[in-house]
Amino acid sequence: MAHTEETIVALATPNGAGAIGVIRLSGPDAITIAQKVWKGKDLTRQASHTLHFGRIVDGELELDDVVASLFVAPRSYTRENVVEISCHGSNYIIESIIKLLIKNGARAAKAGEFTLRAFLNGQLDLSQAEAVADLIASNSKASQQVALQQLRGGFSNQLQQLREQLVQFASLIELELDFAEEDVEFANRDQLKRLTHEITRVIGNLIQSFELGNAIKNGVNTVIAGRPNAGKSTLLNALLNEERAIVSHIPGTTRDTIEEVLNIQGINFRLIDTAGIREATDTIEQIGVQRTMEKISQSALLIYVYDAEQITVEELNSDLESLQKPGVTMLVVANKADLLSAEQLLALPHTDKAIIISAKEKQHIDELKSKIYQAAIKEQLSGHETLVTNIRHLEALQKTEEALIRVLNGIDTVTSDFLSMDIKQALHYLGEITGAVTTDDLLDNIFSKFCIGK
Ligand SMILES: Nc1nc2c(ncn2[C@@H]2O[C@H](COP(=O)(O)OP(=O)(O)OP(=O)(O)O)[C@@H](O)[C@H]2O)c(=O)[nH]1
Ligand SMILES: [Mg+2]
Repeated sequence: MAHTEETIVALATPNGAGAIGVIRLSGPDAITIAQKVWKGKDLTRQASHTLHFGRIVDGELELDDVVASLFVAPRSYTRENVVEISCHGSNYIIESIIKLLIKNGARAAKAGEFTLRAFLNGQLDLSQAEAVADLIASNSKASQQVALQQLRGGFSNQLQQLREQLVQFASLIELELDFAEEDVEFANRDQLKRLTHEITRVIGNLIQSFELGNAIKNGVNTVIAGRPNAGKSTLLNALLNEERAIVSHIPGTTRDTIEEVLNIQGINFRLIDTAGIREATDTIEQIGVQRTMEKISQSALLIYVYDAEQITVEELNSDLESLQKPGVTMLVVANKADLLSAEQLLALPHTDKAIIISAKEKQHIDELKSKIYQAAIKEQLSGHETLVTNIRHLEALQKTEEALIRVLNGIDTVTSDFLSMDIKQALHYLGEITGAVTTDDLLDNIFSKFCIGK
């Protein structure tokens, strides 16, 4: 799939006019190709990690004054020769320079091809290469931190070590197959059991961390629901500090769902304001209520809002009971506190998941925000040093776990050849995460999602 004898070129900065554009060349001929279009010091004779001011020329035609950064193999991102040309950020100049470099022997890079080469040349393992894409796409402090941790090695180091130990056992058991007649045991079954338990535990933790990792990477779906007129849309507006949703005293104002992103302490929460839940008065409202119920079941967090002045204890209890869904954390928000007396306020339910606010008067909104963060993130964080954020990793981890459970079930009962098969499967899926096992399809799938120039 990779033709590392070829030198590739692409714009590394975004398309469009900017102060500068950076064109990246990588491959064995990167420096000699750059030299062919270069007026200035001889680039082929300069040290790695140096900057050079010069001119890009097409024969007699001068294209631009630029700075070339030189990285001599293997001390570069791709471990190949790399030249980065910083030119003026005009589309015309950038296109002309790239065309010129292609005319002189480079080829246009495909999406993710620089990072693919970094992987193929052993600079990064596969999960680290994927972290590069996540880092580029990160849009909050938390998602950036998780991607950075993965880029630094994160859990793939840990998995790699466990995998190596398992490889040892696999080869010992293979050896047993060669001596099948003699009925010998080279692989200590108790040790194998301990190791398999340990790997299963680590993998189980990683699998569990996905829910939170995914929330940090992609945002937490958070539904605001309750009876009509409870003040849900007013609350959405208060949280966003913006008049986003229509508010009125007429019950049934919100009919379709409204989604907006709110960042709390570096995490993106996708707030979803919904139609008030009641026996609908017409078809459109009925669809709206249905949609509310669907959104609740797809969410991680439910902010249940009620009108503290109007609702009866029976109504409140019946709402709480009917809206509680497995896997959905519920915060109970008593609204319109500004209309209540001190006595009435005291009578409201007080728990750590209950909070009293006035959406209209913007009272206790910050307190609600920190409860939202706490319920969705903080309470889940403990015990997970590393988080899985990638669905491909999750699937490979789940398949590894299944294979390991087969190993555990079989250790005392099945013959070496079956045991060996199950261990090999576990090794295979573990290897898919770090890239010890890859196929062209897998690599294509991963790197085609990158941007060109990365
Ligand atoms: N006094 C007081 N009024 C509020 C408060 N929050 C909302 N209201 C009023 O309650 C009425 C309903 O508010 P909305 O935000 O439209 O209620 P909703 O839950 O979105 O209602 P639907 O969309 O119809 O389901 C409006 O007249 C708001 O001004 C509050 O904290 N205090
Ligand atoms: Mg509304």
